[in-house]
Amino acid sequence: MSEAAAPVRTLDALIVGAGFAGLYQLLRLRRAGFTAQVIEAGDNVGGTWYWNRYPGARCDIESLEYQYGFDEALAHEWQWSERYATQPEILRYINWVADRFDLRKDVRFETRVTSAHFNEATNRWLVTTDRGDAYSAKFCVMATGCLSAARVPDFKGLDSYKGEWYHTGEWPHEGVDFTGKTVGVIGTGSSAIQSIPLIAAQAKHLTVFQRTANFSVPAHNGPIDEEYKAKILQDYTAFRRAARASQGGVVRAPAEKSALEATPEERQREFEIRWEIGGFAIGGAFIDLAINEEANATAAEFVRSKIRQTVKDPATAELLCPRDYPFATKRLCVDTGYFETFNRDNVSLVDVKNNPVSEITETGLKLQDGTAYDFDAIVFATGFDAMTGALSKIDIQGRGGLKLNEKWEHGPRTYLGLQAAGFPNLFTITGPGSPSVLSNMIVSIEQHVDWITDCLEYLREHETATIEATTRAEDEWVDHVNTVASFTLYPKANSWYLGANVPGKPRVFMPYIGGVGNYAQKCDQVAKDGYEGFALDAKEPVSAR
Ligand code: FAD
Ligand code: N01
Repeated sequence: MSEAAAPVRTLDALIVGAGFAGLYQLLRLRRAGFTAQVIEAGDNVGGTWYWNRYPGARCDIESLEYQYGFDEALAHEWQWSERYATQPEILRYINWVADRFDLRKDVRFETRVTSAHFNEATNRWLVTTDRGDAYSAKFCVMATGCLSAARVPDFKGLDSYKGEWYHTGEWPHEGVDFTGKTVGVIGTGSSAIQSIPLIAAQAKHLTVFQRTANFSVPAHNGPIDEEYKAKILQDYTAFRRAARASQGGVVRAPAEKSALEATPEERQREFEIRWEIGGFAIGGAFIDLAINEEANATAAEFVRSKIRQTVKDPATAELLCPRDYPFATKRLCVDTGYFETFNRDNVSLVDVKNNPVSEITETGLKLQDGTAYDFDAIVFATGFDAMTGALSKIDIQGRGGLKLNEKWEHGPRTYLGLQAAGFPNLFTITGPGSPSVLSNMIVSIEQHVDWITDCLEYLREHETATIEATTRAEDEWVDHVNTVASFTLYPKANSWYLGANVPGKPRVFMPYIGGVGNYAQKCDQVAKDGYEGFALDAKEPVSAR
């Protein structure tokens, strides 16, 4: 539909995405008296938890922390049943929040934003959708998600495949019954590691195709610890304040000692304690695991020893042992019975590192050396075009028709992960250059939404037409993000943090690893200093009032 033909609706703010980020942004803007509309591709709220319905999907940040913190009453009223909530439970929660604040009435579902163009004459964004809607918005907030662009690798022959196939990130709502079926799973990231034990329990035979072995630690999931819950609910707001001041958006006592200062016995004891606690606890065992290779190697070897103890067949165990990159420099996986699954008679593991999947056939798939496999169903647990994927699918044009995709051709560039120079009044929630995927994302989402809302109120109060990151501030921030990443071992892994999972994607470390607390302080200081590093255009043009 041409821009002229579309019935243009005028708004203060257009928000793209109805996950945790978009919904909270809607609520904050509504409460602040702005007119706002959310556009969502799915037919309901939930984002990640709407799309990722594969068996075993659940959070790996504990439920009591992986929930909204902006309203203490929510934490008191909602009852999580498990330490790590399942996808259906998280989806119920976000629906409950949407009902409670009557959010759906301002969400247009089953609609995809296709373009967002900045008009310099009016200082407004013209946003269009695949349904032919058009919106003129002063502000545009991209709550499009960091892990929302599911990616099936470009395998030859997928169209010819006669069986069923699924991507974990776009799982059928009605579920899939693998009973009696031969199934192939491609990938061994978090989604695969969560789903493989459940698929194996149903399938006649499951073959797992592994390119890179992953570090995974036990969740030790179970019912909510009521005593712990009661303790943090005594002052949940303070608990969340502490999360926002922390490194990763979760409240943990920081490590105090170097792994290299500890004796081998002390190290072993500490790792064992944290292995028993489960989840990400092990990552915080010592202060230098993320920055010193020798220290890191002690944790890596500890996990490998656990894999060897668990997996009975020594050859399979060795294949499951990660060796190509430092411990936890790809997203650490948290599992329930993953390694144990390879002790089942109906499960086999195939190494595709040097003998990759070369094509999908009518009946299954083929490896480069010609080995063929037949499957009733194939599961692509192959991940996402992370952090930039959802944005890149929208034709975003800023000043002078500058295309975001062209600007980011060599990797994303932002100031604080909130804005890109050349794109006034356009914000990204948990965008590249912010802690986002390296944190408890709900904490980071709330911090961004609060900052953006405060900023919009400030602009309204000061009758300011536009806010735009300066190129200088952006350059300095990008340098800082890269410098901090280079002090760590993270760039040594071929991870999606670096875009390494998407052939041709520039290799740039996208999230900010300096810590949620430090980062939030920087954002607050920028605001206090009159939005330092942003150019504020003083007065509304008459045409835009
Ligand atoms: P999303 O939930 O991804 O929502 C974005 C929404 O935008 C989607 O609904 C999408 O349909 C919509 N959208 C995108 N583009 C368009 C468009 N052009 N037009 C219209 N709509 C559009 N994080 C943690 O901190 N802890 C966890 O335990 C955790 N577990 C995870 C488990 C899985 C399986 C996955 C995939 C991610 C997990 N994450 C976790 C990360 C998770 O993505 C975030 O925690 C959080 O849910 C992101 O919320 P969001 O609103 O920013 O984005
Ligand atoms: O995706 P991934 P994911 N041939 O990119 C493999 C969050 N999350 O959906 O490592 C063969 O991690 C690829 O191999 P390699 C979390 O942040 C959280 O699992 O690139 N294999 C890898 O093994 C997570 O990090 C949870 O060599 C191919 C796998 O596919 C993020 O979402 C649960 C291939 C993809 O792993 C993404 O996780 C789920 C090919 N051509 C997700 N292409 C929790 O537990 C790719 N692979 C909370």
